[in-house]
Amino acid sequence: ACKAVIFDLDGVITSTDEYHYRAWKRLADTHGWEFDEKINQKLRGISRRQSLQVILDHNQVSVTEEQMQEFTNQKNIWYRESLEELSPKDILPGIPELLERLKQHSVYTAIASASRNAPFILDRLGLSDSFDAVVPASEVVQGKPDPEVFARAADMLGLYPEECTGVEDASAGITAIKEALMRTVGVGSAVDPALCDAHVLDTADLTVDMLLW
Ligand code: G16
Ligand code: MG
Repeated sequence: ACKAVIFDLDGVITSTDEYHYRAWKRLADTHGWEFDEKINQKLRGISRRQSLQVILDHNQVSVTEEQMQEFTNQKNIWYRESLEELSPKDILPGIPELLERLKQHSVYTAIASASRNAPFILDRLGLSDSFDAVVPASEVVQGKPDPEVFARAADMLGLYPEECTGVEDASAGITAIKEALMRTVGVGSAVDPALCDAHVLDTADLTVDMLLW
């Protein structure tokens, strides 16, 4: 039986897509790089460094390691500024009720996010104490689609992957959950429903029944 549900953060618990987009756009504009909503879609669920690499590759620009650090730091400063606007009303529809119901069923919950800002975001949402484990993104060696972050979440809970369900909005994340050998639940139009054990278009449609088995 399912003992834990492991959630992705951005796109599942809250949505900071627009904030990421604005910060990357500002960086791109500063350097005269092309960047639009379409390229932004490719950044869903992947790490900060990988995201910058996608933008650089698109513009056929190469940078030094030092510049890589500088650009990702600058983007993060701008992103963090907009996170100040975040509050509990930015929790996605149905999520508070779902977490409450999972607790009633004595199911553990965890966060498996690529974001190094995850603890700060959870704090802004008032959800710091709502999960049994939050994987430290800075300790994850291989980002999604590698299963590492989901495997680490199960490990932190002291469970086998086969006892967990993963919930994701990004196709890289769905691959990660599948390769971690967990039940795979997809959210939104960016993931292929055919690759998921269950799929909903909106977080409001997530039910305990589709998460547990
Ligand atoms: C989130 C976003 C990604 C972002 C990544 C890293 O992942 O979906 O777009 O690049 O975090 O964020 P940061 O720059 O804060 O470390 P997830 O896994 O929560 O969907
Ligand atoms: Mg996500």
